[in-house]
Order: sequence, then C-alpha cells, then structure tokens
Amino acid sequence: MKINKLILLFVTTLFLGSCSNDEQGSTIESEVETPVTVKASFSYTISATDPYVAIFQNTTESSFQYQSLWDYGLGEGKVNVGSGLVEVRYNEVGNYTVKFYAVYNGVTTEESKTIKVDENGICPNGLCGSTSSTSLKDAATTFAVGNITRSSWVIGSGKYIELLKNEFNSLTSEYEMKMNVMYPAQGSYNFSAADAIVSFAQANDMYVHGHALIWHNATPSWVENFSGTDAEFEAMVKAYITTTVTRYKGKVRSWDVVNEALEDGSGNPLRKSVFKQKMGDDYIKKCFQFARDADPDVLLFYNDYNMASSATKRAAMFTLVDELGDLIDGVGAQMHISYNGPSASQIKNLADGVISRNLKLHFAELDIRANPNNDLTVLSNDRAKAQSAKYKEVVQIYNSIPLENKFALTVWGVRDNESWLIDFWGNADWPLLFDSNYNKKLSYYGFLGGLQ
Ligand code: 9MR
Repeated sequence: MKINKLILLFVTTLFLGSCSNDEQGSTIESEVETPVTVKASFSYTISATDPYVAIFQNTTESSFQYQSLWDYGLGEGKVNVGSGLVEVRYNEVGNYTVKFYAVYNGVTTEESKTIKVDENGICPNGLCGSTSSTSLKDAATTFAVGNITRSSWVIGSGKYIELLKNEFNSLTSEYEMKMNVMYPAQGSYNFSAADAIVSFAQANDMYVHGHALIWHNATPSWVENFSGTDAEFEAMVKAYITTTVTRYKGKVRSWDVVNEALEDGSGNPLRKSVFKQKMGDDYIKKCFQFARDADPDVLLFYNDYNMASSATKRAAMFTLVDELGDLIDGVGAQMHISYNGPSASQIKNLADGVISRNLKLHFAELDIRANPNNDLTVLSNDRAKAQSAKYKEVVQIYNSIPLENKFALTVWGVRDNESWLIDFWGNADWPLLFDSNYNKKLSYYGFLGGLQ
C-alpha cells in the first residue's frame, strides 16, 4: 500500500510558554505540585481535491513541550512527523483506526478516530454511501451550475439523469437549440428536441440557458444559400428569432443571441457570415433587438471563446458589446481552456472587463484539457492534480466576482469520453469532471474546492 505523507505547514506548538513550570515552582513554594498531563487531540478533514486523502491536524492545547506521535492505521505503527498538518492517502476500501499520542512528563495520552473508506473515498463523518455530500449546485450558493444535454439523454432514468439532477441546476442544449436543428427548412420549424430539453428542465427545477440563436457554424444550408432579397433575409431572421424566443418565453432564462461572431485573426473583425453579408455590420444589434422585442425579460448574451487568452479578441468583444448598450445583459466567456493556460490573471482581466460594464458574466462551455500537447496516453496523477487545480482556480475566480455580475458556470459535458474535444483534437483527453463510468474525478473535487 502506498502512503503519501506531506507535511504542509509547521505550526509552532512545541515551545514553552512565558510562564514555565520552573517559574511557578520557585515563586509558590508551598503549593503541592500536581502532575501535568497534556491531553492529545486531533481533527481531520477530507481533501477538497482528492477524496482519498485525509488531512490531519494536531489540535492539542498546551504550552508545554511534548512529543507528538501518529499512528495512521496503515500498519506502520507510531511515527513522529513533528507538528502541523499532515496529508495521508487511504488507497484501499476499509476501516482505519487513527491514533494520535501526546507524550509529556512520562505520561502518554491518546485520541483515536476511525476513518472509513469506500469506493468513493473517505466517507464524510464516517457515513459511507451517504447521499448527503454536497453537490456542485448546492455548494454554489450564489450562481447556477450548468451542464449540456441532448434530447435523447433526458428521457428515462438511470445514473446519468440522477447525476444531472443532483449536481446541476441549469441546462444548455449541446446542439439542438441551434438554427440548423430548430429551423431546418424554410417555413418549417422543428422544436421537438428543444421542447424535450426545456420540459425536462422545467420538471426538475432547472434553468435553461438557450444556446444559440445565431451561429455561423450551425446555420442551415437553406439560410446559407438564401434565395431572396436582403430585406427578405432580414425578415426571415426576425421571424425566426421572434418565433423561437416567444415559444420559450418564461421557460428559458437566457439566450446566447449571437455566438462566435468575431474572427480569430488580426484585428478580430466580424466574421463574414451570411448574416453580416445580408443584414449589414449591425446585424448583431438587430438580432438582439428582435430577441428583446420578443421577450423583454429574458437575459440576452453574446458568447465567444479565447477571450481570456487573446487580449485583442477580448478588446474586440468589448467594442462589440459596448455598441449593444442596454440590449445586452451579459457576456458568455467560453472556457475551453487547458490545465496550463490561460493564466489566472488573464481570466481575471476578462472578468474585470465584464464587471466594469455592469454586465452578467457567464463562464460558459467549461472544459479543461489535460493533454493539450498529446504527451499522455493515460491521465497521470500529476496531470490530474494540475487539471483539478485549474478547475479550482477558475471556480474561485468566478465565485469571487460581485453578486450582481454572477449568473452561471456551465460545464461542457459530463463524461470525459463524450467530450467534443476528443474528436476535435483527435487525441486522448480527459477534460471533464466525471470519467466514463460517471465516477467523480479529482477535477470534480477541484471544482468543489473552488466553491469553499
Ligand atoms: O459540443 C457541440 C457539438 O456536439 C456540436 O456538434 C457542435 C455543433 O453544433 O457544437 C458543439 O458545441 C460548440 C458550441 O455550441 C459553441 N462553442 C464551441 C462548441 C464546441 O464546438
């Protein structure tokens, strides 16, 4: 069995206080000396980033210099690791009796606790199989925690449905609330998949974030090849947005009105989409106005990627957003990032820009590549830890923005093996919070740790 022990912090408990035994003895000679003992005491918590790791703390109260010894219940007997916090990993399911000893004046006192470990890690409060452990949505008390789904997944029951309902309180359709699916042929809408997702969310008290009314990558071919005048094109877009937003009025909390309108290249101009070509450079403003007119209460977002890593794209986005004035409620910052970047300060810069404009911030489409350089064939412990730390960092940044700017943090997928990234990059990766068996990964605990 492998035991990892790491002394994190040395707490000074070993020094004599200013009032020593000797001083007392010399000034009050007539008092009978009672033997002094030091009462051993310790506590432990479960690591936020690794459910199999207990963090032990010596909580003995004494100003006397005593010796402290641990027995972690792993068959090693007593070990002296000094004082401070100690991390111990319990790799195997079982019950472990942990003892802490304080030795002073020839007297040894001890405290003992039982650590129970099941297949999910150390059981909180010794309650194995407890379903009362905090879920992501419960831990995030000031914003929604979302994930994506598909209409074929929200029917029936099973592990997936349980997990989705337990951990998340906001849903985004992965691809079925885009124009190519909702409006596949002229004059013929198909809302069946979107309806299924929205109904499921309503039945389970979850928000729906509508994604995305206009996206150059999800435009049906009849729209790309529109036959008609520019005025007819614009009327068609107006009717589509009005029909869709009206249909889900009161059921959808928010919409990405336009997605990824900016080029990646120099200057980050508007992409030359069919919408720009036919409706003009102010097509985004027009689309926001159509949506606003259809539902004055729904929150309207502009959504795009790489805005933390690219300062120029961020600047172009803010120019675009500023031109929208009161029509826009928030910015969706897609968080398709990697374990090693963008940096916390880049992410904060983006958040600060949104906050300074009094807009809502959506950390959207969160997934964190563990293998961006394709140097792994399996997820190593070190990389899993680094990925978990990045999740924690992102969540901490989001959790620390002002309440009025908070909206939701949406993870882009549940199981690693279902992530769009695998096909997109064509190499192995494990970017999400759950493995292919729906087990929580270290990344899950990193996310949770960011909320604490
Ligand atoms: O993950 C989505 C994938 O299943 C779809 O096939 C694709 C096209 O609809 O969209 C993917 O999600 C994208 C999102 O809508 C916008 N940002 C980039 C995402 C990954 O491509």
